[in-house]
Amino acid sequence: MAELKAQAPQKQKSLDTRMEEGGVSRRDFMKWSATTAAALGLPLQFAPMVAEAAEVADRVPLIWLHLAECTGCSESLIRADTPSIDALIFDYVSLEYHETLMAASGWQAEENLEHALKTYKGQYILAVEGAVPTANNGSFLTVGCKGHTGLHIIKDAAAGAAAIVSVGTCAAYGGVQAAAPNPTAAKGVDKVISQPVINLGGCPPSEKNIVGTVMYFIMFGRAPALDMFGRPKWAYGARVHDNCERRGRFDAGEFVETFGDDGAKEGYCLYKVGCKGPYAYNNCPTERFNHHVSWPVLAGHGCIGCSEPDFWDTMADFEKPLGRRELHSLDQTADYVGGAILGLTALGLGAHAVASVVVEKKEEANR
Ligand code: FSX
Ligand code: SF4
Ligand code: F3S
Repeated sequence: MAELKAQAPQKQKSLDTRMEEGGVSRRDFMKWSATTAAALGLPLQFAPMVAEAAEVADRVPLIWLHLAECTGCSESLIRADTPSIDALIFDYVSLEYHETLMAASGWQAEENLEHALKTYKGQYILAVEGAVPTANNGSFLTVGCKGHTGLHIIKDAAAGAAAIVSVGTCAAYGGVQAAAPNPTAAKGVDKVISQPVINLGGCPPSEKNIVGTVMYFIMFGRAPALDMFGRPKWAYGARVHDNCERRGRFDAGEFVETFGDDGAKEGYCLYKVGCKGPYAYNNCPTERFNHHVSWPVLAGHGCIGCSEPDFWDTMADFEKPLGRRELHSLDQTADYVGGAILGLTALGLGAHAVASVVVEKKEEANR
């Protein structure tokens, strides 16, 4: 971060000015820094460092690519009735290329990308949204007037990146494109390149998980600790079920039996109508979405496990309990212990929730 501080600001307006224009007080900003430090699992003393990281974010080139996806991940970040501090910071980062947000199109856009890849070689954070179709040498996805395949674009862009972040389940694990029968052989980014990738699971991930990861990288110059699926442990270290506000209902055996029944009105647990919170790792109950306004379970529908690899196949039906089904694989790392605990806890959930876990090396999957 010291190196970034020594560089000249890249934006004409400071973050302070932008905050002021967006109606955000310095006090709100310091509060945001403290909650972001807490979300990152850092002691409160790190709050000023988070604030500094946000202030120098304009010196970090960010290149954001769209592959096969719905753009919900970008929407998650920028859609709020008033701009959130996370969205303001995203706007303040030196965003060199983002197809949805930039004004340029066609040849000009292609030139912008080529220019950014060359000018900031070795320095940029590469954020990727969407899966990489690999069948027919990648020809199921071509982008831009040169007609390069997504496969070609991602390999090219990854070569000069300082860090690579797969934003969303599509980029991380293939997402809906990779659901059976996966006709385009869509894969997660880390399956088609050799560089390390930070996976932000979620369809979409929350703005907190996206901006928090960028802040972490600015502060420490490296990726945070990751779990067995490449997800930052600070965001994906606990099950949705562990922090759910309906957990007391679950423990008391108070369940919604059908949507709209009296239990639903009372806020009973959604397990019997398909909630996959016991099998999903994400911080949705604590961080929520859209300015901390809500998250799926608070809105009245069960979690569908959207932060998990292959969830379209493994977690469906989304409105029925999982029952006796195989979950995704575990590898033989220390995370096996956590996974085994999940398996055992699931066994304790009762007849509906008995999960059998298959051991299978992650590296072998989809390679
Ligand atoms: Fe995928 Fe993001 Fe789901 Fe959509 O692009 S993670 S389909 S919310 O938008 O990649
Ligand atoms: Fe919450 Fe779902 Fe767990 Fe019930 S099963 S406590 S709704 S996460
Ligand atoms: Fe996804 Fe479940 Fe959170 S569906 S958004 S991981 S509550």
